[in-house]
Amino acid sequence: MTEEVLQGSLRLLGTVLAVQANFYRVQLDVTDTEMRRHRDRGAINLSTSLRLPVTESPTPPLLLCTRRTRLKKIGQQVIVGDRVLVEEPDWAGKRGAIADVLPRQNQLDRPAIANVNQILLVFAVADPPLEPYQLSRFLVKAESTGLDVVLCLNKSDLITTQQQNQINEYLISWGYQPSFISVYKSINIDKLSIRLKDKITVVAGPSGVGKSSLINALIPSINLRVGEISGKLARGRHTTRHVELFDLPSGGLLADTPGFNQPDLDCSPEELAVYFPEARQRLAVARCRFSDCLHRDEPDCAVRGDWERYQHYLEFLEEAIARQSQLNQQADPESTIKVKTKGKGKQKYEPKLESKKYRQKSRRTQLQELQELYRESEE
Ligand SMILES: Nc1nc2c(ncn2[C@@H]2O[C@H](COP(=O)(O)OP(=O)(O)OP(=O)(O)O)[C@@H](O)[C@H]2O)c(=O)[nH]1
Ligand SMILES: [Mg+2]
Ligand SMILES: [Zn+2]
Repeated sequence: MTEEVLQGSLRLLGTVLAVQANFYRVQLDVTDTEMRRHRDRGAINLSTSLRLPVTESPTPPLLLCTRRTRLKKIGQQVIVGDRVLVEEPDWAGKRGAIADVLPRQNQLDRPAIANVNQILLVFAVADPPLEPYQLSRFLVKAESTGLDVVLCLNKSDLITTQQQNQINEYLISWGYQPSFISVYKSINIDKLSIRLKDKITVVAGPSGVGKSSLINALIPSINLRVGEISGKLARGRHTTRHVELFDLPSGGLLADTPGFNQPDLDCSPEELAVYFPEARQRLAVARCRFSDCLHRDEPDCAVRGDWERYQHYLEFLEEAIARQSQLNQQADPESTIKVKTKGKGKQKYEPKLESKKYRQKSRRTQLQELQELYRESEE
């Protein structure tokens, strides 16, 4: 059978690993071996499921693809993580054309990645020191995506078993079960790779905790930059500008993200509580008197209490309210929200605490689902 015959009839499914200018690096689901087998039969079995690429050795073929004009016309973007239909594969030139994008299961915005299964949140137990407030912020941010959160604490080589047990107990009270790892001493790296198998995982966490080191340990062939500041200083370099999915040797894909120390929380005041496992647990067994309770000083509140992170909740809530007021003000210039100027030129928004103000629904379907779940549990 000739290549032309093949090229005319083939439509293949793959995953976008990277976007480079107007080209998309697509990893096909089929392996070279499968391909040859199917080629001999004259067809490739096209599966339209959203399953991850089949990972047999040798590795699946990579094609550099363009986006069909039709997709450009309808404004269909293609982002990393997208499941795409590839037409006209040119095996020799390793080229192809993306003809369609399958519906996304979800989408993260910064960085833009589709169909993510979980977030691997990496912190260090020391160097930089583990700061509860910062960790809490990252956890809430990660929870607000609606994805599973895997919490890893790196550099466990720097503390004693006793210290480790203390941290562990502390975080269990927050509703998390951290994995203590050490890239240096190869502690629990194998266990972690089992949790990453056949999934799309995004690695997040502050600068300097060992995210790139960890990815290098999991995928020895990629050799990411380690020990460099990948934040502002390195803007424009590979590490910050590009989002890329890397192939895990035992199956699955992993994306590194540049470390940043204070993620913005962008959820609404009403949904904030469900991003705390402790609050979720409380709401599962009792309910607040008011369905729009913000769990501050409302009577008969099921969430307010003496749990460790309640203070964090209150702080994040203030932020969420301030942001919401700002958004409402932008949308409604006639708004009665006063803008007070506080020393050093900082603007402080004084929100009117009407629940209507917070009704603005999140655009992300996942969040809506979460909110609905939350409301259902209240009703
Ligand atoms: N003690 C110890 N140090 C580690 C370990 N893993 C990484 N490091 C060191 O921690 C420093 C930061 O590592 P990176 O992998 O660059 O950290 P990162 O999270 O990617 O940082 P950014 O790219 O800035 O976000 C480097 O000096 C590493 O050698 C570990 O398990 N134990
Ligand atoms: Mg890094
Ligand atoms: Zn309440």
